Amino acid sequence: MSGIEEKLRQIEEEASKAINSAEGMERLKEIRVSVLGKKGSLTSVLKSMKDVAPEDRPKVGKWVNDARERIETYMDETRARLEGAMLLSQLESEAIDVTLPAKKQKIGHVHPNTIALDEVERIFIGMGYEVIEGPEIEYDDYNFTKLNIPPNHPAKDEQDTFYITDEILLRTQTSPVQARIMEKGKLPIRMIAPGRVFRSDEVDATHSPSFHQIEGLVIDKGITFADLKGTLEVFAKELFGEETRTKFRPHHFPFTEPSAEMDVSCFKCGGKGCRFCKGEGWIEILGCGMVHPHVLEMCGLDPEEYGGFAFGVGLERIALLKYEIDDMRLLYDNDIRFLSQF
Ligand code: 2U9
Repeated sequence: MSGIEEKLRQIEEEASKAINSAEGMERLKEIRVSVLGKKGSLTSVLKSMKDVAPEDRPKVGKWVNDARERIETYMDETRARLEGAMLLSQLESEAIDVTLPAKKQKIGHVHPNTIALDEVERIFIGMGYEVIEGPEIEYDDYNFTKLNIPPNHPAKDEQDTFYITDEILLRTQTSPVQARIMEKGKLPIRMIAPGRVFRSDEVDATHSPSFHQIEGLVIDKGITFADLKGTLEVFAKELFGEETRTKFRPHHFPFTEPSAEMDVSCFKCGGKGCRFCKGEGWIEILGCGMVHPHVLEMCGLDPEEYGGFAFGVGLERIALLKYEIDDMRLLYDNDIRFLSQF
């Protein structure tokens, strides 16, 4: 009897010590198994009840149950204490200092090309034009032949154009988009075709092997050069200011006849001549002309019935002029400190 009592006291003392020095939940579980489990030390005392005199069994049973209850209570208390400590240390390690300044979100900036393109699109949409895009990889036929650019033309040289095969190339202008629309034959046409074009140029302050154009096309019955001049004058005034004057100089393009280049009065000095316009008072903006009858024919239209005008403008040129940027390469660096200025 007293041997059992002593053994129980010993088990309880050892369990208490072990529980007391446990540093985590895993250790507590191990102790539970080793003391209260099927093969645990306390359970083995219960198993030895058969050796206890029958009249003593209730008393010994009570001792074992009391010891079990005390060990369980102590384990529960310790578990609660360890959980509390763990939560506290987690809260401390994950603490957020709400008094710190917030991290600034870097959200980028609209590119000057995009600002300029949005503005040009807004102006032409306002005049009833559609904005239509087309493929950057084109057939030689659409990029050159249908636009009246003959096989021996210098623009077709490999020095100037990126060829993929003999018949397929990276478009050198967005004109093939218009040629394709004309071929569809849904008239009248009032469209602009913005997009990336490619020419085998060395990079410098005013050249890049890839840049952007916006070309325009109007096809209907009875369109005259006066329509071209009036339209492009409205465009220039909207883009550079109401006081802007325009000047058309004769020029040559294979796809238009007659052809011209349009200058605008310098929006810095009003035309007096300054550093910005290099003393000229005028700035060259775009090329234009009446669509060549041969182009109309090759795109499936009857030049006796239909006619129209076309124009082309470099998007980078507009962006550089409008935002007074003196080097085209800055547009391609994607330096957010530069881009955020516009
Ligand atoms: C079709 C018929 C005619 C588009 C035109 C220009 C004049 C022009 C240049 C401006 C600067 C290209 O970016 S640039 O190098 N473009 O001067 N483009 S007329 O004429 C067309 C287009 C399509 C079917």
